[in-house]
Amino acid sequence: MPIAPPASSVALEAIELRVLQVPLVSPFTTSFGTETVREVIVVRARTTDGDGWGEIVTQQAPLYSSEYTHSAWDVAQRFLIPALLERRSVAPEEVAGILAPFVGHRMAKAGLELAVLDAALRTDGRSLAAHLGAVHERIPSGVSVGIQRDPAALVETVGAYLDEGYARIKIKIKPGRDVGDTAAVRDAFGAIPLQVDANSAYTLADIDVLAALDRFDLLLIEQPLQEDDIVDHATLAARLRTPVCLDESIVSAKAAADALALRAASVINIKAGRVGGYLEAVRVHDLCRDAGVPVWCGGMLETGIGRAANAALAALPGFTLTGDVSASDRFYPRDIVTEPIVLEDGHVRVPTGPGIGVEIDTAALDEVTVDRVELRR
Ligand code: NPQ
Ligand code: MG
Repeated sequence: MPIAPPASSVALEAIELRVLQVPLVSPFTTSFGTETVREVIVVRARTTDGDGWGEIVTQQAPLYSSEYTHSAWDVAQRFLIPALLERRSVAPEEVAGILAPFVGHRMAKAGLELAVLDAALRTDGRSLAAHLGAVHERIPSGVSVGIQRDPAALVETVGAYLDEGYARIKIKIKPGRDVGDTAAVRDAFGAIPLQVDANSAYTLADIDVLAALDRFDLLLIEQPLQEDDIVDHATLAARLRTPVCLDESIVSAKAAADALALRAASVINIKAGRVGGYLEAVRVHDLCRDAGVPVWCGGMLETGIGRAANAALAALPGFTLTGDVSASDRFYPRDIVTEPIVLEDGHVRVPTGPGIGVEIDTAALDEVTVDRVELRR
């Protein structure tokens, strides 16, 4: 694959952060809890050539990962943004290195890097998709379905998404809501492309119930065990017929290489926020592609900013499995961009405009902004 030319450097004047509270169309329940409002941080990088936008995909509480809204809010203002503003000019490819001395906080770093990338690529008149190495104009769209009241309600919800045209269904599971829920969906819809996500809710002591899922011919089981249980995932993977996919555990390209070396996973879910940015996400993609390991693009209930960037990432050639890049209206009655991602024939279009390729709906953005700060050079 041709190496993309580096993006221009930008002269940063200020970085603005906003905390948003965006209403969801319906509650979203996983093994770690229920959300009715998406609390998320939006980043605006103000440069001498114009603005760039990014999104920090933390949740209100540290349930999916150790990061949360106010950890990102604090570390960004206290350490990350000052380190960036200290520079006269910054190229997107330099952001990760500038922020590397600060341990962890990958989602915060990823949101800042995306804002700089967007500003630089808008200046260059180049799309994020082209910059990352996208090879598709549209991608098949999957949907992640939260845990419902009971299996009958799950069947009804899944049926509605299938009617909309989604190309693949993922259902959330947890102990006590696993084999029965999966059986209900298989019985109702037959051989649809189906996978499950446990969000770390099991231990090796649950191996029998996890093995009981083998009879459903699932595409994969995602993150059955805890984030740092790499060896236990390898033990489990050797005992299951269902492919094991890691999400929470894969916090970097190095973590991905280690997990593959240990045979802890045969599939990897790539999320830019979790690995510290879209450029690191491409490195995870590249190493999996070289290893012949299929990847797919995960989701963090992104607004139109992160959703557009995810569509670009998911158009790289190694994304051979359908990801969680669903239409904006799967989560939001009103998005904060003027042209939200829509479902067309089970696919979503990869934006082609400069940068992330979508424009901010400032009235919609202002309406959901609950806190705002700007740091200047
Ligand atoms: C996953 N996402 O793959 C995540 C986890 C997740 C689309 O299934 C609020 C904000 C609630 C982010 C719940 C999907 C969330 C969230 C779950 C992310 O594991
Ligand atoms: Mg997951």
